[in-house]
Amino acid sequence: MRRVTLMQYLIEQERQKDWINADLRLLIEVVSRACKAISIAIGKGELAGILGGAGSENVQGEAQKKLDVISNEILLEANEWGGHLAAMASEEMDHPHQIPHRFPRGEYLLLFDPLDGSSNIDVNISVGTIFSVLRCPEGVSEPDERAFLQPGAAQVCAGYAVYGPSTLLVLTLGHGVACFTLDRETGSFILTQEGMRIPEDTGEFAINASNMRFWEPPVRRYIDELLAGRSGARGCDFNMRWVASMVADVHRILTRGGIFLYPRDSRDPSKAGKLRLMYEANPMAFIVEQAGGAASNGHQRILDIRPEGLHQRVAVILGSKNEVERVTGYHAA
Ligand code: AHM
Ligand code: MG
Repeated sequence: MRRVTLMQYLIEQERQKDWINADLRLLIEVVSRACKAISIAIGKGELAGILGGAGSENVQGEAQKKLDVISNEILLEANEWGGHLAAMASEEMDHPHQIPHRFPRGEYLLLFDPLDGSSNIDVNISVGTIFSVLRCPEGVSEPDERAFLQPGAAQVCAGYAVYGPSTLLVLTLGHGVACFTLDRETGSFILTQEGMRIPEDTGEFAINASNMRFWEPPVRRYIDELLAGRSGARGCDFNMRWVASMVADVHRILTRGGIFLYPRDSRDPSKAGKLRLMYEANPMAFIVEQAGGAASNGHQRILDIRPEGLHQRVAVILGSKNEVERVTGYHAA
């Protein structure tokens, strides 16, 4: 069987299909190398003394893990000198990171959640990296936060790495979704799946049910019906999974279908949800739609939301199309 590396795959996309240019290809290669470095650090775990808290907080007031900080540094350092980026933004930084003046600037903006699911690091459960690529608006030479505030539909590329039993990189350039597996011996990401498709129907759901008492009525109604199983309105039994790493939950859905919900709840009325729009919901929504699924905040397609802040939060309901449509239908009722 012909082994296609990520680099070969990208060069073919550039040559045959014109879907990317050399700068975007470089960007994806650099991000994939950074993900490989993060994967190696995670693999060392306690041996490298990288587990546990960093003793600091990020802009959202969340305690940072050492690996949150390390992963953020790896992505910044890898990406700042190549000349493909105009600026970067991260879950772990209050403001966009400007490209130092000694380096050339490119036309793209890169956003990332360097280590998603960080509550799972210390217990050896899958974590990941999520990233989104936008074009820097014309005429903007020093991109500030406003340059990043583009709807998810404007993304030119999105992807995630999942650091699990295997390290995987899942990527969309807006023409379907491909999955690459890291060959730890050669250090290359090898194409292992193209044209990933999420089944339209599913019997599996993912939600943190400990928040049930805070949910809004449409989500409560939906989950109550799933829990009632065969004896309820749906007339069949459903299975539940919750990894608490969005990358792992979304990857399962991309592989075998399912619906993932992190809805708005009443714990803190000032927050529209837990997950962040720009570097969690948007890239995942882009990937899920490219695989034939759907992604909504209950009222609106996630990719159509006009962002108001770099770190804004959003309710997320994504996965198998028919189930997502049912939940959005309950919001409209
Ligand atoms: P993080 O980016 O700080 O790790 O937070 C996001 C994570 C998601 O990966 C996951 O779906 C969710 O938080 C889990 O939250 P909870 O612990 O409330 O179930
Ligand atoms: Mg996250």
